[in-house]
Amino acid sequence: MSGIFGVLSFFGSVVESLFSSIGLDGLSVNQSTDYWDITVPPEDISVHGHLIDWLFNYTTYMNIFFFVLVCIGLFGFTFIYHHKKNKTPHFTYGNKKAHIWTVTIIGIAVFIGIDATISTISNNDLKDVFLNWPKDKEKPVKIEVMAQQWAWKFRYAGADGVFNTQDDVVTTNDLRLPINRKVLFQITSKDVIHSFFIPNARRKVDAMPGRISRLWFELTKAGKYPIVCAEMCGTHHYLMGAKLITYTPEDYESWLGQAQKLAVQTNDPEDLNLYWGWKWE
Ligand SMILES: [Cu+2]
Repeated sequence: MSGIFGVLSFFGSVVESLFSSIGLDGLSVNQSTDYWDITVPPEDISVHGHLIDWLFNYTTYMNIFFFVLVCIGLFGFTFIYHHKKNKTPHFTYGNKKAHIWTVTIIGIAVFIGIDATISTISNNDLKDVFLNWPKDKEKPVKIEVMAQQWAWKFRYAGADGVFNTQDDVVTTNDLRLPINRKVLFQITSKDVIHSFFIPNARRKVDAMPGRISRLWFELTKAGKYPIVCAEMCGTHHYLMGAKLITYTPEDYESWLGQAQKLAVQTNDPEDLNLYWGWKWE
């Protein structure tokens, strides 16, 4: 390895050692030290992640296409009208019919092909999917999330189904979820603005003090995945990671049953730290 590849490989190993220092190594899909592997997106394990991927890819490829087109025009005309081949200068003001038509058609093509298309499709995705909140009759898993410098706390209502009571299951940097079932989060922050980001689910939302954000998704694959903070939130922002473990519905129920039992045995009702949650809104 030498030159630019050596430099890139160095940054790749720095990124990897950061991940291993926060215990996220082995959770990441890309475990190789090869720099180019980190350009591959993490495995999508959600029902609707492909909508985000489509938007991302379409925007990227369209940008590349028009960038190349503009470069061809720029360098092509520079070559064609080089002064050595065109001794007498020819002045044009771009006000001929052909010029105006060309500019108008390219402008409309960009507007309809990119701006209008991604606005319409992403707006429909928001309306039909991302802001189409699970109904109670669909029995979504409900989780409260508290972000703080520099950890994630998760709260499951205990057997009573009511949040912020003494039988709640409370975990730190450890989120367990079932697959094939909708999951609904209410998220806030204790101190500064953080961002709750699950790359494998392609979902992210800000966690803001004094305000509750919502997020829902449905996962499809059991395994271990990283959760990270995606908002620069202080000196240890890079350490603010948690792990997500996804189970089949049966495994999830047995884990939750055990966790609820353990919570009843170990939660100290006198400990005010237990009650950082809120009534589900
Ligand atoms: Cu943070």
